[in-house]
Amino acid sequence: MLVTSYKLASSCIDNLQLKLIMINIKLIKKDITKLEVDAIVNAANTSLLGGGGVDGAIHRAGGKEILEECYKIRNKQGGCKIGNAVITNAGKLPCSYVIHTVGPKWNNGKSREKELLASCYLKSLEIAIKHNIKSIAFPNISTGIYGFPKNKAAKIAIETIKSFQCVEELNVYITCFDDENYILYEKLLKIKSEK
Ligand code: AR6
Repeated sequence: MLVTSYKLASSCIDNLQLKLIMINIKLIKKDITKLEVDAIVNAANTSLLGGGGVDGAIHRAGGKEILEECYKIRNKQGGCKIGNAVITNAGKLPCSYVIHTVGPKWNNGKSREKELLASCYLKSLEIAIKHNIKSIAFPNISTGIYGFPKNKAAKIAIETIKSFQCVEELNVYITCFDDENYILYEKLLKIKSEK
C-alpha cells in the first residue's frame, strides 16, 4: 500500500486553553473496500441503490446489509440529494460504517458542480464527527462515471478537507484508484511518495 502523509495543524483558544486541532491527510492508492478504517465514503447516486464504479464495488463486497439500510433511508427520506450524505452499516466490509454521498455530474461548471462537490466532502466529515469516527477514507468523488475533471476535483477535495474544523484528531485517507488521480494529489499536497 502506498501511504503518504500530510499533517495539518491549527490551534484555537477554547475555554482559555490552547487546543491543537489536527487533521492528518494521508494519500493512498488502494481499493477502498479493503481499508480497515472507521468509515469509508461511497460515491453513490441519489437512489442509494447501488451502481457501477466504487459504488458497485462497495455493495458487492459489503453484501445485502448495506443495501437493506439504504432502502430504509429511501423509505424515510427518499434517497440522498446531490451534495448530501447519509450513513449506514458496513455489512461485511472491514470498516465500521459507510458514508454514502452523491457527487454532481460534470456539466461544464454550469450547474454549481464545484459547490456541490465541496458539500459532499463537508457533509461526509460532519456525519463522521457526529458518529465519533476517527478515521475516514474518501474515494475521488465524481471523477469516474460523473466526469468531473480530476484536477479541479482534487483541489476542491483538499481545500474542503483542510478547512474543516474539528476538535478531535481525525485521520483522512484520500484513496486513489487510478494513477492519474494519485499523481495529481501527490503534487497538490507537495509530498514525496514512499513507493
Ligand atoms: N476503490 C477506490 N476507488 C475506486 C474504486 C475502488 N474500489 N472503484 C472505482 N474507484 P465512480 P462517480 C474510483 O465512477 O464518478 C456509480 O454508478 C474511480 O477510479 O465510482 O462519483 C454511482 O452509482 C474514480 O476515481 O463515481 C453513480 O451513479 C472514483 O472512484 C456514479 O457511478 C469515482 O468514480 C457516480 O460516479
